[in-house]
Amino acid sequence: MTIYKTAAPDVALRDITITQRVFENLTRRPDAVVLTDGPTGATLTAADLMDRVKRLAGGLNARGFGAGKTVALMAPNMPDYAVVFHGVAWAGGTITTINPTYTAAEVAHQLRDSGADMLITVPMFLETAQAAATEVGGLPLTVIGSAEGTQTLDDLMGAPQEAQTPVDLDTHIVVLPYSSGTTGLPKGVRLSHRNLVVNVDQIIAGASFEEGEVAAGFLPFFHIYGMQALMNVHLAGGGALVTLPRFDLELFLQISQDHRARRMWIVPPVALALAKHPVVDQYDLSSVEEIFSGAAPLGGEVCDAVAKRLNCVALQGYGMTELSPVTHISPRHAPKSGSSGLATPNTDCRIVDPDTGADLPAGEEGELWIRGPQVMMGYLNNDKATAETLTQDGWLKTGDIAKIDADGYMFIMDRLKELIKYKGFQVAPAELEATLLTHDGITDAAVIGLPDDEAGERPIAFIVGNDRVPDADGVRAHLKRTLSSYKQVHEVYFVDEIPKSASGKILRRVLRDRMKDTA
Ligand code: 4UW
Repeated sequence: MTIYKTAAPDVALRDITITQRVFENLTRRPDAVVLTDGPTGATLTAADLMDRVKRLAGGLNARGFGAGKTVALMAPNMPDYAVVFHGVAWAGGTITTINPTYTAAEVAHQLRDSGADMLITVPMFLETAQAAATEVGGLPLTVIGSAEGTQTLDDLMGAPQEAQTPVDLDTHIVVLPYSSGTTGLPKGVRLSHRNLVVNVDQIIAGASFEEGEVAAGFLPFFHIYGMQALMNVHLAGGGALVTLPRFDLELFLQISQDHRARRMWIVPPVALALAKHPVVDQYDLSSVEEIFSGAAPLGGEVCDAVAKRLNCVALQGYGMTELSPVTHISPRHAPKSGSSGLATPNTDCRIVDPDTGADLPAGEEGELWIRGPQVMMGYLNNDKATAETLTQDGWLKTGDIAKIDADGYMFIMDRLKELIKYKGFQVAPAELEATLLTHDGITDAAVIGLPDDEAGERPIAFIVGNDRVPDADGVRAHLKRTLSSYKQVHEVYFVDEIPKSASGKILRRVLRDRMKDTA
């Protein structure tokens, strides 16, 4: 077995919860503003945040929605997101984070699958939340803010709970984000306090934080990248956030300029905008020392262009929901263009031939396998998917094809798994295919991703139909009824047959090659 590791020393494994990890830093600076709502300017100081977290935990436990319960949170980035996340954690519960742009059908699926006991949302998404709650047989709804006839977050607040409800740091599920992993439908990813705390420390070890540094936080907190790298790392590392409910280039630039941001946490489509968009020149971004991109490949050319334009370093990180999420970060003083950088501390890596299972020598391309304390406990209620992803001795098969050069730098080369990344968001082909097959005019379907300059990849569909087959617009309308906008297909091709292996697996590579031939 050939194991690659960083030369950097391991970080200590600490026996504390993620909220205790964040509070450690907040108690040192009670009066500092740590969260500001971008659109309204409303602020929370460190003391406010801790007080709201403790009062929410007290209220949840008093009402029987704390220890052992699962709270679903469906909200855009806002200061109270951190209150709910850490309030539920402090109460000994589990948070499952839901994309607020989801349709009622998607929300209902996650509520049902996660066994959620309560759904917390904002007035803007209340109608969808109500429809989803009804679909699963009803569960209590809470809004952050106010809406007539609905319990509010402030109603839920109780007497402050001073101590964290005890939980097992290695087995309690503190957060349950959803990911399709290497194959199939989105699944609940069981992450422990140990997973989250160690990954915060692994990131901070390589991130050179400065007390008080402010970032514009648009990466969604419901996704592991925003949740950990932004919300938890910034609060635990001594920083502060101005939250944005959605990406808006000018607001992002304005906040970064006004707060003299040192660092921009972004995804590749934003790197492209920073490299090319004329409006960037209207802002003073001289404070920006680095841009940090992850969640999808950032091409070397865009990486170099943005670094040159902003006169900063452009770094990449590699992560995956199942890895809490980070395993690789570009070293600030010696990044390599196109590389996701060096392994984080405490992280073992292997490059394995996906066909033979043999370890490959340095420089060769194979599947990236990871072992470390940030590896998830497994998927929820899906032992089969867990067994396919985690080996008996703790290695997680990422489904990504990578190579590691002689200096230990990792380069993602390709993707073995089905997953499509649209602007960094997960699109699971199996979910689109299952939805397509619910149409009585569609007898078989396959979805693949095609390279796209702006989005990274765009989903396209191949359809086999019968005499009731819809046209391309009909196919799109069918998907729109139950799937959110980023999961829509951009092109539809009608074919006689979907190419499959003897065991019935869709041969996605054959379809991809066919598109290359026609391009
Ligand atoms: N290059 C190429 C990359 C890269 C990549 C991810 O939605 P998930 O499960 O999770 C994420 C997590 C992203 C993340 C990256 C870096 C980082 O530092 C951080 O926190 C700081 C978070 O996206 O999707 C996982 C899949 O996304 C692809 C890859 O296929 C991976 O398996 N991916 N980062 N730099 N591809």
